[in-house]
Amino acid sequence: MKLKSLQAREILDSRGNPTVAVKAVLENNVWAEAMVPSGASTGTHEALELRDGDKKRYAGLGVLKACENVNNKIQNVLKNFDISSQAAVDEQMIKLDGTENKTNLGANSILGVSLAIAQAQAKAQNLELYAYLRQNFVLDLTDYRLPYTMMNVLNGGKHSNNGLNIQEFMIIPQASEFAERIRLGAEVFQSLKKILNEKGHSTAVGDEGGFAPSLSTNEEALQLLQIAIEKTGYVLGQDVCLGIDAAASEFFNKEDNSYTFDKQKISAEKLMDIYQQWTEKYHIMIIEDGLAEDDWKNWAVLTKRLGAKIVLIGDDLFVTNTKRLQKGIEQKVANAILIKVNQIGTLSETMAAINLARAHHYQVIISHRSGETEDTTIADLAVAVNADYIKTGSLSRSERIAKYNRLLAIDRNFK
Ligand code: 2PG
Ligand code: MG
Repeated sequence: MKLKSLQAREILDSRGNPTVAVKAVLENNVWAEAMVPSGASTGTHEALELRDGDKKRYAGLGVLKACENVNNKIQNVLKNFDISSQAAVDEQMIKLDGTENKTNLGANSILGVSLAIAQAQAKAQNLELYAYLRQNFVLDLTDYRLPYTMMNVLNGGKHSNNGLNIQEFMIIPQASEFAERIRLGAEVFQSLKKILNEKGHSTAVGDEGGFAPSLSTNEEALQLLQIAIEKTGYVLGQDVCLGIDAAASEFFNKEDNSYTFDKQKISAEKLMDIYQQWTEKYHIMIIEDGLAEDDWKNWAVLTKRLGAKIVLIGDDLFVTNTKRLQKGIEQKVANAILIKVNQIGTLSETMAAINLARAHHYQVIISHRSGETEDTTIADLAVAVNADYIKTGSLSRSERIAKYNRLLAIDRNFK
């Protein structure tokens, strides 16, 4: 199958900021359009998201250059190219860009093309996207397993303005049936809303659809979640577990290697003590980015302390990059990786990170960005690779729910 054309355009993401949409048309006129997500608490080692910087448009956030790169440079290379192998398609773009971090063309332009071609190919072959991805990347898997869901029902950090350091407080339903996990999650979310109302807190939501009340400490958020779970009649640590994404790079102080937590400067060691207490007190089973993205030394200590008990995810730490993951494996840092397609910029490199993680028994978590669209590719990706978890936000806002609804549809296919 050959590619006929690529058409990129500027659209809006869930925060009302511009992002890239790419339409790929195949030689048989089958087409698909993919949309690129965008982060707020972006790791410094992520691939480049190309923005125009023209202050007269969207405060400099326009993506016209990225769209132009697709419509011209990338199209010139891929037009009439045999797209049967996604790896070959991505390789062409990586070569054309020629830089380590995609600073030339922008990861947003490259990713839009990578996703759109995969979606169009799946359509052309009359395959579900998850089945196409599994087949095209020759994944050595036979069964299909739906992921557990990390649902960010209380937002802090860069995704709200409530002053909480921890960026995400997540519930992780433990039901064996996927649809039941969704139901449990939604019920706890509604229960949390009621409790916040009763306590006179705001029920306005943050960027990922979780509530963003002003609380006096980070721990108060965990207490509220505990009450919300208990009020639904579920048992914390049994029916529903808790997880956090500290996104600690955001409250790390480079000058003295300290962390500002609950308005106080504390050492990494003290922060790890807090995490340890929380795992016991609140059944925290997952901590993502508990420490800053380049605090490798303390990351190794944290892994030694908690790695046998809970899931320690590297997000800003690994940035879906095999080189950084390899370093983590060698230094015994973390035991799971967050996978974000736009951190690295192509489906092939995303798969490489997943395969490396699997080979070293690191758990795999497919993730959205805080800036999302109605594109649901990550739901299919999670199923294609039998991801352990998917992290795709709260139980409100359609750009988050779209992923859950897609997973519910996939789940029906297996019934
Ligand atoms: C994260 C993500 C997604 P952002 O830190 O894990 O929840 O946030 O997209 O802002 O980097
Ligand atoms: Mg994160």
